[in-house]
Amino acid sequence: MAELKEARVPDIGGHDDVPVIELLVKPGDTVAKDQGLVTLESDKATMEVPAPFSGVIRELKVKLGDTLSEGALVALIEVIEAAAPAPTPAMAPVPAPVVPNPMPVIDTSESAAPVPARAPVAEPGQPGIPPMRFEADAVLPEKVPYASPAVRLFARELGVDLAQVSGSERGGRISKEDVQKYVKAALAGGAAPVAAATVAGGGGGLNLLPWPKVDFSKFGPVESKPLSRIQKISGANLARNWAMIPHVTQHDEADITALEELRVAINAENAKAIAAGKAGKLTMLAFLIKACVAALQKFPTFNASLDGDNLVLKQYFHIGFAADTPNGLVVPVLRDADQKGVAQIAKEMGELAALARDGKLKPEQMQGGCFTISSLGGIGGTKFTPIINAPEVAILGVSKSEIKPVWDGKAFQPKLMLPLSLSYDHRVIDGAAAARFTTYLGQLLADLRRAML
Ligand code: CAO
Repeated sequence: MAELKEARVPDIGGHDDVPVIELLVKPGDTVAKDQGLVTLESDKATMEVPAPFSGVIRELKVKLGDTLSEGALVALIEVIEAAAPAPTPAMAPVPAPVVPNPMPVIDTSESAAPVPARAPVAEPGQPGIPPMRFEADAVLPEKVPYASPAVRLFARELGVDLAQVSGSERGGRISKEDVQKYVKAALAGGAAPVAAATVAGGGGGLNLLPWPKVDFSKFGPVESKPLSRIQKISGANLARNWAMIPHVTQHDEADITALEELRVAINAENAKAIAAGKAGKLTMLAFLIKACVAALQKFPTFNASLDGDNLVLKQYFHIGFAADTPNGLVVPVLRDADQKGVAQIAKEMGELAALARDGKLKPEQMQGGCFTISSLGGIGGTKFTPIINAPEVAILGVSKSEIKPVWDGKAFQPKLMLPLSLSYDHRVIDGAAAARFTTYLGQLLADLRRAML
């Protein structure tokens, strides 16, 4: 008689809280004993949790992004065999790849489940959550090809859509040889051997060439270094955003001479309190956030997100700022910036930046952003093209301010000029609107009293 049994995570070699990166089955699927149920990926290895017995999946107890340890319940399986289940096999980790591909974690083939809607929960002391996330719910594709993580990785590297490959092994499992055969046949037939590289989340086929595989050591000494978890996930998000959003970058300069004088003067007035930790130092970025909020209020389409054919206009002002950390780029979000003064914003930014550097940002401290500022002003450079942090529609890049001669109609005056680079989603924002936005932002930064008008 049919019996409902639990499939749990077996011994995974001491790894704890390993994120689920792939759901290989769905309720109703019939699985063979040892067939993979889900794929886990730690910093060091990719592992499949096998079905301990043959049967029908009645309930899947995990979702993408969940973190699992040994013993965690993965699925309820209605056993259809009379035979007693064999002891749960230990999983053999497949070494994590050193991947030259810019989208190393997130499989861009159509066979792959999209990126987790929720990033895994960060634990204290671990790298934080990646900065740019999908907001949509993850969806399990209709047909999930049956293949080991190593074969999936191999196919991913070649850009092969496993859904197109027939598996020659028991139960239709796809082997490495099946993938090689598929590529050879496709090349011989003149067909494109690679899957239309589909941007996770449903971006449509891009028909890209596979990523070049080069043995760099043929040309000189090399050292391979795995990307950090943040780099892998933020890289995949950046690649998607760059590929899917028609970016245009509007460059401008703002005269911040008076603003910088004010900032320096206030910091000097508060020097003792700042040194005693009783007051925070005012930063240019805090003023920029305040000015951006005023510009977003004047131009609401910049404070919006695309949702199919609708534009969702937000009535709150949560501003993200890119923070450089030893583990990679993260974007903490400062909430309700419209309701806070510059001193408060500077204080909160300092706290968020410190948490980011220590890898201790909580997921909610990186969610809900409306607009992002990426400041490289403390480092250098004259302008750059920031990549929009989807599902936002614009991002402001800020470069290093410099004293420049500015003609006032009679003479050149030395002015401290701040370079602004606004990247915007051209599906939502026209060039004229972008130029109006940066012009207004420049006016505000030249004289923040305008924000009161
Ligand atoms: N022009 C000239 N100087 C600037 C400036 C600008 N636009 N912005 C900041 N500075 C100065 C500051 O005044 C500060 O000098 P003092 O110590 O003398 O006051 C110094 O540069 C250092 O500033 P900072 O960059 O450390 O601090 P911040 O408040 O400006 O920025 C933070 C904080 C977290 C945004 C920053 O540390 C950071 O991580 N920046 C990198 C962001 C990034 O990587 N963006 C790229 C994303 S895409 O890959």
